[in-house]
Formats: sequence, structure tokens, C-alpha cells
Amino acid sequence: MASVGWAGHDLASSSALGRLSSGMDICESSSGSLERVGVVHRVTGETNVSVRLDLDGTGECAVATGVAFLDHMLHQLSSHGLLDLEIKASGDTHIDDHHTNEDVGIAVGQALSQALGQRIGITRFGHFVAPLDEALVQVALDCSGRPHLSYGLEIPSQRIGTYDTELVKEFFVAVVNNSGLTLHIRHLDGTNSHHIVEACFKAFARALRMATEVDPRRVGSIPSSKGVLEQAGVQG
Ligand SMILES: [Mn+2]
Repeated sequence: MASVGWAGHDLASSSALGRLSSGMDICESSSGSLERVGVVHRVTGETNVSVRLDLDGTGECAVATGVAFLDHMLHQLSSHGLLDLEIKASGDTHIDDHHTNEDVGIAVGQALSQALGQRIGITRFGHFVAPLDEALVQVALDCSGRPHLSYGLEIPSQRIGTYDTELVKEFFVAVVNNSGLTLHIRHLDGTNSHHIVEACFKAFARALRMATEVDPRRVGSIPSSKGVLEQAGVQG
């Protein structure tokens, strides 16, 4: 398999940013190991978002979206999902956080789909129940290629810091539609809004880690009785 040169590039470099528009799914590194990395650079009239996501990381995280609470949640995703995650975003946050939040979700979803490629050898399903003090949130997901979100959080307060809690659902809608995840989120307990949302991201992270782990018994096959899983959000 041909080597693709995105692994290890420097997101902070403006010259690198100009070359981020093409992604990759599985490539061979110089060491010969298969890498599962997705890279997205998405520019609209509202936002400019760069994402690099490595499914086989160690939880290294460098995110700066301009939306502080979203950064805090993306750190949970990286840390508990053991994803290496680099995200830089700028957007029209002088209006509100809506476009930036959504477009980061879109780019993360696209990067995830690229990194998964044909979903060869993965466990495919994942689930986790995460407690955070009084909050308890359950996530079940399937890297099915069929976007679906069942969103069950009931968040008591309108805002966490400056972050509008309506945007939690918008973030997951964007991730699901651009990664082809089937995602179910259940709010089992909890009353503190920060705890509820953070428990949700932790559960999502652990469920995603489970689903994207390579299953040694799959030995390179696609985990579907149909023999194929759609790759949502992959351009070209
Ligand atoms: Mn927190």
C-alpha cells in the first residue's frame, strides 16, 4: 500500500494547513505499520476547521476551537477514547457558537470516517455507561455506515459557562451524519448539567474506543454479513 504523507505533519504550520484538504483512511507509515488516521480541513464562509484524528493514539490532545466548553469535551473524547486529536478552529463566534460547534462536529465525523476506512477488522459495536458523581449516561454505538442519532439527554440548564446546551445535540448530529455512526445516548441519572454532558462525552469516548478496536479474530475482514460498510463523509 502506498504511503500517504499526512501522518506526523504539523497542524500548527500554516503551510501544512494549506495542504490538509485531502484525507486518508489506512496508510502505511515509514515503520511499515498500518495507521488509522483521518485529516480534514474544512473552510466555509462561517468557519475554518482543521482536524487530525488518530484512532490508535495515546490520548494526546491539542484542541483550540474558540469554544471553551467544547474544548473541554473534546479533551474527554481524546483522553478516554485514546485518540490523538489535533483541532484548530476559528469561526463566527461573535454571532454565537452554533456554526463553530457544528462544523467541528462535521470535521470530526469526516476524520473519523476516513480513519476507519473500510472498517476492516474492527469490533464495530461499542457501549459504555459512564458515571460522573450523580450523573450516569449510557452510550451504545455501531460503526454501521448508517447515520442515526437517538439523543436522550435532558440537560436542566440552558448554558454551561457560555456554552448553549442545545449545542450538545447539534454536535452529535454533525458527528453522526458525517461518520455514518449509529449512536444511542441515554440519560440514566443526574441533575448537574456539566456532569451530564461530560459523562456523555466520556461514555461516547469509551464506546468509540471499544467499537474501533481491531478484533484479532476478524483478521482483516469487514465486520458485516453483507461484506461491506458504507464510508460516510469521505470525499473523493
Ligand atoms: Mn468538567
